[in-house]
Parts: sequence; C-alpha cells; structure tokens
Amino acid sequence: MGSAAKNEKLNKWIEEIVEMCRPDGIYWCDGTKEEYDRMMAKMVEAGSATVLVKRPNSFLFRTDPSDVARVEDRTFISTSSKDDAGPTNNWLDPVVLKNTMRGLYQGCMKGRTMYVIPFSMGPIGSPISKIGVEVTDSPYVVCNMHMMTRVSARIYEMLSAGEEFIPCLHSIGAPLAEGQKDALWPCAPIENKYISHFPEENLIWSYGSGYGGNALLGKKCLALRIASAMARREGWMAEHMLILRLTNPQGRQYHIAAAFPSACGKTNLAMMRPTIPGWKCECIGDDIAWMKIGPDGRLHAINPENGFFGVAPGTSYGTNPMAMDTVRENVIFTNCALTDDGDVWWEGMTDEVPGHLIDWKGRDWTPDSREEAAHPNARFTALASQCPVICKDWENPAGVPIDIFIFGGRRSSVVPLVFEAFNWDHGVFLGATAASETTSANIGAVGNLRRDPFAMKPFCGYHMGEYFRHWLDMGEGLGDKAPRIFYVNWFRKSPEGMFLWPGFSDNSRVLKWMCERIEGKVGARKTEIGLLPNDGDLDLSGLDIAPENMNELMRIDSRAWRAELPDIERHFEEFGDRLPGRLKKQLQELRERLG
Ligand code: GTP
Ligand code: SPV
Ligand code: MN
Repeated sequence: MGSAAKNEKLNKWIEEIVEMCRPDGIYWCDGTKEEYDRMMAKMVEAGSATVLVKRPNSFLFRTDPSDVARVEDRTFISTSSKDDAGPTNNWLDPVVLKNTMRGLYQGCMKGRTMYVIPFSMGPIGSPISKIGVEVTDSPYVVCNMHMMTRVSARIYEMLSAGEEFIPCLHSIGAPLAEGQKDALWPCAPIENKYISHFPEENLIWSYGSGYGGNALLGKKCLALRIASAMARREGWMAEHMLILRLTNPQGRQYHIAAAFPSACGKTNLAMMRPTIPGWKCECIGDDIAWMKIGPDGRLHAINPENGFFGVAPGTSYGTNPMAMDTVRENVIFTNCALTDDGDVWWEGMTDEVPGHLIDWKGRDWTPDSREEAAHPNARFTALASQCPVICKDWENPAGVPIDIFIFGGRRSSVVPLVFEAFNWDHGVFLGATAASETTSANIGAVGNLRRDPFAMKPFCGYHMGEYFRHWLDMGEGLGDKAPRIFYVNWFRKSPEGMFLWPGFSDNSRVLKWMCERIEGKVGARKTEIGLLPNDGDLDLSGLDIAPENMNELMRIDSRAWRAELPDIERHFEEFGDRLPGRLKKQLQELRERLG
C-alpha cells in the first residue's frame, strides 16, 4: 500500500478503509500546486469541471440537483447515550449507525481512486491547531480541501513523529461497475446520505454527498461539531463566527467576533469596507473561530480555516467588493451560471442581467426563464490570502483578543437593528434564544423562523443545554475581561417587504457605536430587551435614510416581544434539567420587564 507516514493508527485505519471501501488505488496527497493542477486537469477532461477563460486558473462545477447544500436531517451526533447529543441534534446509537454505514461503505469506492488528505486546521504546528486526515473518493473534495485547509506533506512527518489526528472518512457513495460511465456529479440518494460524528472518539464518517460542509470535513464536521465537544472538555470555544479587526481614526484596534446563522451575513461583514471616514476593517476569518483564554486573561481567537467557501448570490462590487476581488483568479465556483464568454454569473452580481447564460443545471437560460440562473446556495472557494483586506495577523498562532461578540439573524420583523446586552448572562440569554429565518444553506424549507442558538444549532457536537452552561462558565473564567455582547438584525423589512437598513458597508455605523460603547463615549437607553442607542449616537452622517425607516428599525413593539415568550419557553423546555438556572432567571426577568 506504501504509506506516506509511519503512524500506526493512521496505517491501520487506512488498511481498514481499503478493506471495506475497495478503491482501485490509493493516492497520498501532498498539497502541492502540481497536485492541484493535475487533479483539476483530470476533472476538466472528464467534463465535470468547466474552465473559465475570463478568470485565470478558475473552474466551474455543477452538482447533481439533489446535492446542493448541507443536509441537517441526515446529520448525526452519535454518542453512547442519546441524552448527551441533546434535543437539537439527530442521534443514532454508534453501534447501529456504524453497522448501517459499514453496509453502505462496503465496496463504495470500486472503480475510483481513494485520496488521503493530510490537513491542519489552524497554522501547521501552532499549539491551538488540530490535524485531520480525510480519506475521500472525490477529486473535487481534494481540490477544495487544498484551499479551505492547510494540506501539506509536512503533516505526514508530524504524524510519523506520533502526532494525534482526527480521522475523517468520506465517500460520495457511488461505486463504478466495470466499464460504467461516471456521472458528472456522482452522489448517493438523500436517504443514503449520512454525515456522522462520534465525538467520544473524535471520529467523522460522511457518506453520499460531495457538497460543502457535508464533504469538506475539516470545516463544519471537524472545526465545529467535533471541536465544540473537545472545546467544552478542554475549556475553550469553537464557534460559528467571523473574526474582524476594526481600527478607528485614532488607530485603536477592536477585534469583533460575530455569530450569524448560515447565509446571514458573516462573509459580508468580515470583509466590509466601512462607509464612515477614517475607520478600517480587516478580515481574519469569515465562518469559524477557535478561542482560548490567553496569558493576559483575555479571549484570543484564531480562524482555523485557510480559505472562504462563500455564498455567491448577492455578492457584487456594490455589496462586497473585497469578496469580488478575492475571486478574480484561482477559484472553484460551484452551481453558479456560466456566461457565453466563459465567466460566472449569479443573481445580484451585476445590475445588468446577461441576455443568455447556461444555468446551474446546465440548461440554456434567458431573463425570461422562470428559475434562477445560479442556485441560491451557489458558492465560491478561494484562498483567504487572496482577500485584499486580509489582516496581517490572520495566521498569528496567538490569535487576536476579542473585544466584542455579536449575535444576530435574519428577522424581517420584531428585532431592532442593534442593541446591547445588560451583562454577560443576558448576552448568553440573547445567544441562546437567537432566532432566524431559514436559508438555502441547508436542504429544506426556506424562510421559516426557527431558534438557532448562537448560530450553532446545526453545528454543536453535544447537548445544547451543556453548551449554554459552557458559555456561562467561560464568562466566569473571563470575569471583567469578557467581551461585551451585542445583538444585530440587518434584515428588518418594511410592510412592502423592502429591507429598511442599507446593510453591508453601512453596518460599520453599527460597529462604530459598539466601539464607542466600550470606550464609554456614548450612553444607551435601557429598554425591555436591552440597551439601545440614544438618539443621534448612531453615526448616520452621509447616509440617505428616511427618518421613518430609522424609527422602524429601532422600534420595540412590546406586544410582538411578549408574543415571542411562549416560543422561547418551549425552546427552553426542550433542554429539561440541563438548562442552566441562570438562563431561566433571564427569561423570568425579560417577562417581568415586558409586563
Ligand atoms: P455561510 O457561509 O452560509 O455561513 O453564510 P454567511 O453568514 O457568511 O453569509 P454571507 O455573508 O455569505 O451572506 C449571505 C447572503 O446575505 C448574501 O446573499 C448577502 O448578499 C446577504 N447579506 C449579507 N449581509 C447583508 C446585509 O447587511 N444586508 C442585506 N440586506 N443582505 C446581506
Ligand atoms: C454554512 O452553511 O454555514 C456554510 C456552508 O458555511 S457549508 O460549508 O456548506 O456548511
Ligand atoms: Mn457557515
């Protein structure tokens, strides 16, 4: 078999997989550009990748129409006791689940090459980083992992020296019979898809999907679900958060970490270009933060990823110019539309809609077509280092000290533009009760309001009630060095269904208010739900916004908030006796304030 590393656990694991999955051959990845180019060329030759002549070294993939997003219904946290997975996760007994999956894995790589990908989440060799090894039969996954994680032959040396790793097994679940022609995007039917996590043994088994978080196992599976369980055991945090550095005109730096659910604005905020003069924003990460209390007693965050897997639709030079500049070259596009001159296009990219396109399903498309040209969850994969506003400290193993936490979501009504938590417990309550309208980042209904605590409902690898407790414990550990907590909603709408707030770069105005709160430069008015900006404190200079829109954005409708209470109560009841009493107390206090 010819292993690339002298690591007993690794070689035994690989042997077992070969025995079970029966690939035609094994390839040990080294993460080099030659490797990437070779694999991409093969996919172009096979017809699964399209060369984009307008963008150097960039390619377009079209997935099977059934394989376009994460599959939360098919995602499992498999702990020996069901109670340990908690009410927000799908659970199956590990013995039962492994049996079912072994059945599916049996011979599943026949006719295909099995790739072994050694990768690091976080800079290679940094004390906070974790090593993973993903085994996959998808060359698309290999190329994406090259960008989203640090893939390198150096990791084989570390493994040979006895370093620990997290095994990540992935198969698209589509064996090829002798002489059978391959599909352009092979995958398994939905009922055979399994995205399984065994947090008690730091193990990931994924079957049947080639898309995003289902298949690039370093991302949601390792860096969030497995890492969140490790973080709780070891006293740190793994969160679904962007990280940014904001610098004010005096040169004072603020580090902000914000948790919004999938497709609710993390990438956009992380790369924002402030509209307010003299302020600067730099990106450290756009999706995941790993945070530890440092020697200075503050919370330090790193971005464990190496690239962006960003939502394409809605991205334009008007909304997110830094993302547009990030994706000029060396990009993998998935489920975008193809223009006649060999570029990609998606809804919202340009004011002028092209007269003809090939849509994400490979069909001719014109502006008269009824369906969207790009899938709403179409994505780009690009290196973080290509982002023009990437922070010079983004790979610093010591991380950056967090000053501000932001929670939020997509709420067309009720929730104001911004408010601040009264204190840590109240902030944890805001995170724990966060709600958002569902998006196409998951396969399922779009636009349904659901509780998505800390934007972690799909990503918490253990009992959510214990996760709340962990947040409270971290607050105790941080004491007066804890970040201040805010809540935002960029998505409130008018009765006519228009966004009231311009969003994007104008969100800098809201961040500025937060920084001024920290400095004690501005006060705030105490309301039932939290601390709101005083009139005139939110910097709206140069912004053309109707005063009635501003009023609506800041309005607190006590009746609507009272109407939220039964749903929050039901949500909390789910956690039974694992719900911390301090959160029950917060709910009681909210009830009293609302009267
Ligand atoms: P994931 O990668 O799924 O975790 O998503 P994300 O949280 O990074 O969301 P992203 O920044 O990609 O934004 C998702 C969608 O929301 C895009 O279509 C954006 O154009 C849109 N969006 C982001 N920020 C704003 C905003 O401030 N206002 C409005 N109206 N839309 C926004
Ligand atoms: C998300 O859904 O939050 C994403 C995209 O970041 S995926 O990697 O597919 O999970
Ligand atoms: Mn995400």
